[in-house]
Amino acid sequence: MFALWYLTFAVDEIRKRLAWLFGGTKKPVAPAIENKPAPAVAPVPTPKPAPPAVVKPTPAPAPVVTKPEPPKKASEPPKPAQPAPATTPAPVQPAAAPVQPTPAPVTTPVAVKSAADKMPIPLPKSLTESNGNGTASNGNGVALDGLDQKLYDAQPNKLMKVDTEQLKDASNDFIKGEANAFVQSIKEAQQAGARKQDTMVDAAVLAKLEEGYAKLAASDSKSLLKKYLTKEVFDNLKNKMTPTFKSTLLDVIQSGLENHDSGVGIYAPDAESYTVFADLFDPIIEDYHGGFKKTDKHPASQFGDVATFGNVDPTNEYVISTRVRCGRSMQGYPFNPCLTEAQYKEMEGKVSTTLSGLEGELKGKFYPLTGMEKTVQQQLIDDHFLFKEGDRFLQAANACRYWPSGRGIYHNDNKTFLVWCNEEDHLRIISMQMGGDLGEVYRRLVGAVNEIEKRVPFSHDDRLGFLTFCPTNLGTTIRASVHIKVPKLASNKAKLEEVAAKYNLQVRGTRGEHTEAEGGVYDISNKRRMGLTEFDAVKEMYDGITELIKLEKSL
Ligand code: ADP
Ligand code: CIR
Repeated sequence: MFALWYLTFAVDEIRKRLAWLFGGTKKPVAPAIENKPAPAVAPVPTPKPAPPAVVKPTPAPAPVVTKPEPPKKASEPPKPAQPAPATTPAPVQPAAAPVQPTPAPVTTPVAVKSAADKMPIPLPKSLTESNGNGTASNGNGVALDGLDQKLYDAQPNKLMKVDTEQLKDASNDFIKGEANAFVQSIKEAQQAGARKQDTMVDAAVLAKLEEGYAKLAASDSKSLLKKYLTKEVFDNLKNKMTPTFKSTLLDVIQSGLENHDSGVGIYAPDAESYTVFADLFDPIIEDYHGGFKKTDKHPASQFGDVATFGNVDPTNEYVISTRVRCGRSMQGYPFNPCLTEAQYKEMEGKVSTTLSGLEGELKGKFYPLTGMEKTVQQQLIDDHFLFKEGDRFLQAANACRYWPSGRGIYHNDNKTFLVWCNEEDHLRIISMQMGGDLGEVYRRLVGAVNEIEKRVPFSHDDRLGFLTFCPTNLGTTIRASVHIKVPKLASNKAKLEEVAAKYNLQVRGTRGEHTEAEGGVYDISNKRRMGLTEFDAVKEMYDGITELIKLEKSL
């Protein structure tokens, strides 16, 4: 009987010690599951030193479920581009204070309530599933009642032989075991909590995602989105959100869901999306950029010797004009869908002021889209100098909000050097001219980029290169193109595309992407921009066009 008494005592002791361990509550005092404050900057590192803070894309302090400003969520209908009022001529922005080197975004840490506070911490099974009725236990969580109890009672000698020291050790081991189990349960709860923090996507967003995914899956879309958004990837990503701007999978894919004729179909609403939604971005990037793997690193910027390239069409028979552009994002600002109207205006002011300091052949004027006469705007578009308006792919991606606020174009007098402000990317830096003198066009572009980079810090990532809204533009962001007439080759469009693809070239229509050729004029450019240097991206176009012209001549 002593043994039975001791057993009861030991179990009681265990209970007390466990009760002490739990501190009278069902959840541990520590460590609680902390939802870390939103990082001060997007986790994508930039190699440039963080300059003094000026611009803050500061999300309002918010609980987990509250979205930070600016409201740009996928659940909101995209705001259609507003036509610019056809009134006053485009005024030139007054020069204001010189643009400060930008700003790694200094964000106020988001005060997020721990999800763990709302979560019951699961208790060890031995406490919840056995011995709940206050009877004695065998130490393995098996209650000693009924037949078991009788069997023990019938074998007093056996029980009397139990060494009390051993029993104490056993109880200590048991306590240790339970404590370990409890610690383990805390760890599991923390992991569950961490997972739960990912699952705060609105029900409305989830419903749209499910509906859009089903339609895309049933469609004959040729987009890279459809190719790589498998059910597994979809299910894995649909509850995720970027930490700072709370962008969801819907923000990433809605353009491709709405436009089944997309070639690609996704955009990064913010830089963090490239990491959070990497399961989708990585294979699309690899496919588009000719094998840039998720383990690859984009090489350091290298414009090379600008004197290398000559005229791609010295006899002036095929090439109508040549253009090289690159895209840049200003440090401290997110991409289009996350920008506020105030930020658009602020950026426009900075761009205009910065560019007003350019000299020589780069000297020009900034023309805001706001207030630009419709006829002037249309003429600039028709002459291939200005971006078009109402691009449905960008609109669906929520990239045209507050249009035309903050949008504009800078150009020199003869329109051989231009900068687009806040169309698809914060900046598009462009050099173009009639004819095929790629060397001259590239030399001007490189000079301009170097000048602008002295004044404005741009977002760059060690792995992805220069950061852009569309994954097709990452890396060098270089698109070197010619407007070219190759009537024999183009008599069979499929054949033209096949030959172009052989040289890593992309064929577009006369007015750019998603347009048709007019008068037999095609826009042919390097397709990939990642995993090679700027120089090599341009060389790819130079070599490829040289081959296409040879082929055209031979037909
Ligand atoms: P992006 O170059 O920014 O990727 P688009 O394909 O929309 O964008 O082209 C933008 C504009 O540039 C369009 O008006 C297009 O006609 C023009 N463009 C592209 N390449 C050339 C070129 N070699 N010569 C003249 N205009 C060009
Ligand atoms: C699309 O998916 O067709 C559009 N979102 C544009 C993608 C960019 N296209 C490209 O080939 N560079």
